[in-house]
Amino acid sequence: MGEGVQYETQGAIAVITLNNPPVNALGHAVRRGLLESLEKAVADDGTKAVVLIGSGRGFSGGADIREFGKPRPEPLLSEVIGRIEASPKPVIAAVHGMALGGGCELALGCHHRVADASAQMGLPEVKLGLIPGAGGTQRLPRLIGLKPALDMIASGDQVGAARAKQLGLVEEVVDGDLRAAALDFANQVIARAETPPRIRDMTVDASGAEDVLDQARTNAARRMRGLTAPQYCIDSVANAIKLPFDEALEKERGFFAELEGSDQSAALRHLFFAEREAHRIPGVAKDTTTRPIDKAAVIGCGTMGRGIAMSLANGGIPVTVLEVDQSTLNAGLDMIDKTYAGSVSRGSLTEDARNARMALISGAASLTDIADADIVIEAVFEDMDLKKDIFTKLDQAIKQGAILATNTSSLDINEIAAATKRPEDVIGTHFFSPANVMKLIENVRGTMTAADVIATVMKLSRDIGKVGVMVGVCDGFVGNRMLYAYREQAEFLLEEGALPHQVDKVITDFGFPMGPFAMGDLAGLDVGYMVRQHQRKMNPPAYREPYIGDRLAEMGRHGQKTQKGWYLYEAGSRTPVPDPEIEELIVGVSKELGIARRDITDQEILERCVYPLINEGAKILEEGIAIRPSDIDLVWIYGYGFPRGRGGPMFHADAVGTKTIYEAMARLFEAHGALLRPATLLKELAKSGKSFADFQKEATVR
Ligand code: T1G
Repeated sequence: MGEGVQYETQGAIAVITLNNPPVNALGHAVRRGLLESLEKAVADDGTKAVVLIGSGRGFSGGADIREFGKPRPEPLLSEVIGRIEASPKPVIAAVHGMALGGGCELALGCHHRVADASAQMGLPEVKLGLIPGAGGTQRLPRLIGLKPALDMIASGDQVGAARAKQLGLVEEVVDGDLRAAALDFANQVIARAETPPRIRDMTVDASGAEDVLDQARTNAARRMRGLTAPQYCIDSVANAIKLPFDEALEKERGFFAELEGSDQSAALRHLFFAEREAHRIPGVAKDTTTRPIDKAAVIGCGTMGRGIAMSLANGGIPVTVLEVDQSTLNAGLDMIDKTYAGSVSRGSLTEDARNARMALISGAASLTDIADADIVIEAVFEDMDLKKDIFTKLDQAIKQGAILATNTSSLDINEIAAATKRPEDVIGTHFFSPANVMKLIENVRGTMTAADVIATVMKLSRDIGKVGVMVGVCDGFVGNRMLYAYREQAEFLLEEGALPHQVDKVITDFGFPMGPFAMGDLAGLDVGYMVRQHQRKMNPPAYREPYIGDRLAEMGRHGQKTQKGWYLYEAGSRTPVPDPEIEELIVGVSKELGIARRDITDQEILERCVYPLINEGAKILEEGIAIRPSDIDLVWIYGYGFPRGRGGPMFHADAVGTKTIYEAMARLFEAHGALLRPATLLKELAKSGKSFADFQKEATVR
């Protein structure tokens, strides 16, 4: 058979094995091999049934995403699946591990499905800005019902073996050897001498369909704000009720083709590969042996310490939290339990899971209690002297070979590492608040950080369900350094004529969940103020900074927590309300500065905020603080809510065009001075007609 597919017979049963590592992606060769194998089995009179099984880590991870956006050679997956379904001999899918996307659709084209306990099945195409394009939107609702099918397809969530059995997605969950069990199952099917049952011949129960569809649309609009694929998923599933099977299949193919060519799908596919590319780190071999992380410790039980401890427990890692005294510790542990209780009351966590996670979290008041931790993450107040003191003590108390990590959001890792005798074991793990929710961790490498420490922390990031991105040492690392550039321009715009709600609306219309001013009120204007004071102490700014934000902090307007910041907040409400007092203050500042206020267009606001963000990203690349543009995209998607459908700031820059952005930056620099000087890299790309993607390809670490 074609490479990627093996064929053998076992008595009256033909066994077709998908063997295309690493995930049995259904690329052209596999599709061709599948068809040839099926035709061989059908033509062989000695064969009465077929078992289709995957080798390696699972059944199949779906269509080969790398083929998208290019012409796909025949046979298409939908054709292969149609031919399997039309087979006169029963085909049994035997699923272990993942059966996702086209892999799940392939199983749905079979006449029976059995699985072992490791099965994970789903149609995650929507997460790539697509819809299931090989019959999934037509077969799944017929097999498991409208609502469960909609839930799976519009969310892209997968189900495990037990749930798959409960739904009827598989007929049996077998113990022991899957292949042997599947052969047994096939022999029983042969004995029944039945006409192979085809899902396409089943009908969908349409009772209550309109309400179910409406609810699905509402959920999708909320859960995947601004993304179009979820609505296409729902439209296509709705056709399973409205249209004959083949007509609906044709429509599904049309929807798929439209989405495959969309900017949003290109952006989401870019992010899929970016998350995997981020694990390729210069100087760290892919097969670097990582250190075992069987137990962790967190220093500090404040907001960040609690979130980090929960993140570790959520990933199944026992964690001990250290605080200065028992009462502070108890208060912190209580807060953690309350946070889990909140998730349980919202239905996003079961009581059992809450108890299991709490059981993994313990407290300690002395360093000797955490001496055998495999990793210690310091999460105390952002003060260099305090951190250095703690790391000196950790160096003395914690076992050799342990990783000593700091959650600092901007301090110099190298200076902290120098407070120990083992700088090679020191690394930054910058979690984003709330740490138990936000997926991003900026892992900060010091000049001495060992390769296996980097590999271990990057693996730990993934193991606890986070997106780890390796960054270098500079003020603000990658995310916050770019945030400063973006926030400053937003504030300068106020001095020149804009108002907070106008700027915020432009930014939320662009796709961010919040604009810079509502975000400042959420984070706390006092927090930003302290960071700026600290930065001014370290490096007196070479330019005039906007100071309305400082003025508000000094007035005690700290944002939501004081019900007054850039906006007003009713008691208990998080809804920002424009405040005439602030508008007067802003107009007054313009006057003080001798700036004649002017009408500022939404387009200028957008360019003035987003382009400097991109420009700072280009500088970060020039300085080697980020390894590649797609890493910066991940930082902004997972740390700051950059709209996923735009792929991140650097992917968006390519969509706009580096030339357009460079020319806009040159104009802004002309008009507003040094802060907006175009980055050299941006200028070079613009002049040579290249994109950030070209830059990444040329610099790729393999
Ligand atoms: N196509 C191409 N490459 C893939 C791939 C795929 N579907 N899935 C994984 N890879 C690569 C990945 O880039 C990485 O490469 C390596 O395999 C290991 O992946 C018609 C149109 C399957 C759960 O969305 O969710 O079917 O970095 O590190 O953690 O309707 O990969 O080593 O060079 O993630 O064990 C739908 C996507 C496709 C599933 C395994 N399927 N994949 O996770 O390994 S669209 C998906 C995953 C489709 C049909 C539609 C995960 C995984 P490299 P990995 P993992």
